[in-house]
Amino acid sequence: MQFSEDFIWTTGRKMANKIQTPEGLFDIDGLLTDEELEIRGVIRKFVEKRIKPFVADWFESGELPAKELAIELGELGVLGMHLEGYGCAGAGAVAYGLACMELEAGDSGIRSLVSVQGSLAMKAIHAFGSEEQKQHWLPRMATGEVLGCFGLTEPDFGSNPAGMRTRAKRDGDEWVLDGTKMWITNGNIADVAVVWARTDEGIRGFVVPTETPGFSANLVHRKLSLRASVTSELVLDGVRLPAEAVLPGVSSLRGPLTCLNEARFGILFGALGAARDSLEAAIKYGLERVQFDNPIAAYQLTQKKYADMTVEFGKGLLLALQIGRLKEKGTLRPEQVSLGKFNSVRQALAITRECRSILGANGITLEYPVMRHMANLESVYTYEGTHEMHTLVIGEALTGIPAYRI
Ligand code: TGC
Ligand code: FAD
Repeated sequence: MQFSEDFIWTTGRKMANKIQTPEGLFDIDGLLTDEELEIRGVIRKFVEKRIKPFVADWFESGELPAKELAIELGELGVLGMHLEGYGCAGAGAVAYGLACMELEAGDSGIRSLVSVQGSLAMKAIHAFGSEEQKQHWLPRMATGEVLGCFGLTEPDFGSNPAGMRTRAKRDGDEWVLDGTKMWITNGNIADVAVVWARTDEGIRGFVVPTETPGFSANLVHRKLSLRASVTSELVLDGVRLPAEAVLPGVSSLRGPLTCLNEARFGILFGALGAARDSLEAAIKYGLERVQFDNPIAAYQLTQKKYADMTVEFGKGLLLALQIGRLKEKGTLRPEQVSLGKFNSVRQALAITRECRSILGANGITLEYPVMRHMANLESVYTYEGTHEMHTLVIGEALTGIPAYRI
């Protein structure tokens, strides 16, 4: 949204013609390279054209044309864009973060689709797969022709994946998988599932084509959040896989947690996209909505809300950029990713709630993006490590004491 034209109040008074956007106020663009600005611009345009006009309907119906979108996102080059080789663009960390931010300005569900594909399923194969697995899966996942999902969480083990019950047993040259995974994004539409299971050698990852006998997926219904996203239960009932289905590069929780670092990095930028979109909608609404003969944006209480939210948004984005530059230098530590996810999602949720108040009754509808973002961010607060888990990661970094277990 551009706030550049003169704007006449209904009372006849004229407003200043130099209205700045929240990002503009922080001169964020000055911190970005030409390439990053270009990538951001291309994705912003895609989201304006291909996501924003339709996403309220997808959210309301709980149906996402995910397969179609995956091909378009593949053409855009965002699926696994931060990975090197195998048809991936090898973009920098900040460029990837900005892409997530633009996608989540559309809807967290779209960013989720991209996160799960690129940062979880593709990342697992890229980081821990054999050369054959990489050649076989990654190029088609980068184009969106093959969709992936990532099964770590179980019905009884969410925050504590170390307790997982899903089990893989060797049977001659084969593996047999049994167990249940829960809350799996893209589960029903995936062609391939990366499934983490307990083995005699530790926790290992398996690349499971979803047409394998014994594999099934059940949609999670009646969600009030992430409605423009497919969420599923995965059932593995004697799924028999060849020896080469196991990811050879890791046999501990370090495998899935390494992938989670990537996806959490995307979220710490992404959540700020939902916040920015809400903030822009609330400023636009405040300038147009007249009560007591003036636009509500003219009242000091409303301006305080705008100021408080913009400052938190900008601080969050500066922190995200610092984390992105550390990632590009290769020095980023997991606790710094937790710091970013902790801050961005908490602030984004607070911002969307405050923006909703500015929209009054209109704010509770899907005519505006704000409450949809707010509802989505409740999931974002919980997935990829709950807010409390990231609090404890930060606490451990500061005290040396892990407080996850009593
Ligand atoms: P701990 O004993 O500390 O560590 C086990 C092994 O993992 C290594 N490690 C890490 N490696 C990479 N990155 C990290 N962030 C790591 N944290 C730990 C560690 O060095 C060790 O390696 P090794 O080689 O010695 O075995 O593990 P713990 O069981 O005490 O874990 C603690 C805790 C709470 C931090 C961890 O369990 C955790 O992060 N829990 C949250 C679970 C979670 O985030 N689940 C997300 C599921 S996926 C999802 O939500 C997708 S949503 C997708 C979407 O739609 O966008
Ligand atoms: P629990 O772990 O049961 O936590 C419940 C509450 O207890 C939380 O507030 C938590 O912070 C708190 N708590 C737990 N332990 C402690 C402690 N030690 N100290 C203090 N508080 C604690 N998972 C996947 O593997 N793949 C996916 O693709 C995926 N997609 C998802 C999509 C959606 C829309 C959602 C909602 C979830 C998705 N998840 C996915 C699952 C997600 O990662 C888990 O929901 C999350 O890790 C939390 O697990 P839980 O829901 O079982 O909550």
